[in-house]
Amino acid sequence: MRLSRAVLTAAVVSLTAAGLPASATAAPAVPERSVTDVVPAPVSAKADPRGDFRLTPATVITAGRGAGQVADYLRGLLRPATGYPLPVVPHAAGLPAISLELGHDPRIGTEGYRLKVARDGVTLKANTADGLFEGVQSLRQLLPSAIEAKRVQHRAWTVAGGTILDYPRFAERGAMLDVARHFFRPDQVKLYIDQIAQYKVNTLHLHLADDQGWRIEIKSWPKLATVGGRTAVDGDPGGYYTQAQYRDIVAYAASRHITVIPEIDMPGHTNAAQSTYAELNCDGKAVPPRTDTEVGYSSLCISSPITYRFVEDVVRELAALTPGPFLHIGGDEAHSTPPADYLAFERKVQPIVAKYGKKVTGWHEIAKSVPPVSAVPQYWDFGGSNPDVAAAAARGNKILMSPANYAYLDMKYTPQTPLGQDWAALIEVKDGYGWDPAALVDGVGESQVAGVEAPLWTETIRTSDDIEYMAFPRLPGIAEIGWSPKATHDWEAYRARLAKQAPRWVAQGIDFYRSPQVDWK
Ligand code: TNX
Repeated sequence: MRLSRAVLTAAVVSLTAAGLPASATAAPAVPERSVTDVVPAPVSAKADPRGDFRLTPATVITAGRGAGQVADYLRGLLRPATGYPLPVVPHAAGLPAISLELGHDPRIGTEGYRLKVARDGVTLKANTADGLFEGVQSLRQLLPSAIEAKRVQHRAWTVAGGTILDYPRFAERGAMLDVARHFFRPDQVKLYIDQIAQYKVNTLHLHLADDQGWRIEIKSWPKLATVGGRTAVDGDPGGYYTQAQYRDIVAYAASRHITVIPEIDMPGHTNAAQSTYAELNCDGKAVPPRTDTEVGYSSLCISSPITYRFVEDVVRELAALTPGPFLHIGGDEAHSTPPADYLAFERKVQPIVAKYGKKVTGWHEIAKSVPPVSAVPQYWDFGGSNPDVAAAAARGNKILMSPANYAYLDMKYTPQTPLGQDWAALIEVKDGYGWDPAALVDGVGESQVAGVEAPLWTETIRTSDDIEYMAFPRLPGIAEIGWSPKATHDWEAYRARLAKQAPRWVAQGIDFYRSPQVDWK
């Protein structure tokens, strides 16, 4: 139970009156929430306890030009629990207001924002709608956690007073969901999108095809989805997204200012395609479908022209479904593709991605193929030395950091964790928070890091509850590593801020892991 400020103050007064030295008891009362509690930690935050702003049925949301979408989103966040009308209007006309405005502030870049909460109103300013959206995620954390309830709560709604100036350390803060090992319906993907957006994650990487299943409709190779999509790990039900469903997911993510990166893993991790279309095999014979969790046994037929017709058809259709700049072409663990073949494959496939107007991203093994400098290798190893990745960074490629021993959300927390794997590490909350993307790989420093990504492989993950249990509370830590200045990095301070997030997760129905490393209260 948390004591209110008034109760704490009264306690200090009475103890002092009883003759105890004030210094022994007068530690400043800890407010329930403050601008200094926000996760990810802002660049700078100054609390003003006299600046608390009270939401009332009269409060309006004002939206300047270009701010309407974020204003509507904010209204949608605040209405269920408050029950207040909170109309979005062009001018406050004397009413108490939360004001969203676009401007030109060189300090905050494209995703930063400035937030001021004062007694007479809240002002949120940014250079872009993305920045306003990230500012709204901070604003939301300044309200009581009951704001996350889905039904009206009869109570006071006070926004903690103060100012925040904030912008990200790295451009990309990502999450990856493997929908191939187990399939997740569009509504489950949307739920995860909403959960990750609140920690300023701006990229969702969808792993759409692997040995155990193909999950996206490709009209020129229709059986990929209808046949290759039937299977999943352990014989669990499969599934796939029609192109219309997939576009809807992408649009939903965009409404949460998240860009989707679709992945088709190749030349390995391709059993679902090769069991569906015989011509994708060198001997022209379809392989049997597989639902076990081995890796590294499949390979497309590198010498066959049909392989590249297939790749081009898939890339063309996927590019047309993708407003974002990147297509992910996998490239990991191609243990059944001889090294020379791997390079030959990459040299043919990467230009196909460019032909359809997209940039390449892929697992860090693609660094060996000397990809164009616009390509982003995604580092998944343990850190230390990797000459191919260092050489790519030296050539100008940015590197995305998702070290398996820190950022893999499918790793168990402890040996007792009922879900997940442990081949890379056991990752308790403190471990997942305990690394620096710019000090992980020799030769890859601050300016060569594109950002961070927290992948969730789903061999053992079947439900949204499973996703939540593995992602929370580690995903907010990875998001903070990607967003917050290095100077704010501090485990003790972080675990205290993280503890205060838990009532929000409870109100949102997030089934999180109550790590003993955090005092959840
Ligand atoms: C390795 S690391 C994989 C995935 C598995 C994962 C399980 C990497 C790029 N690939 O195929 O799902 O381990 O932890």
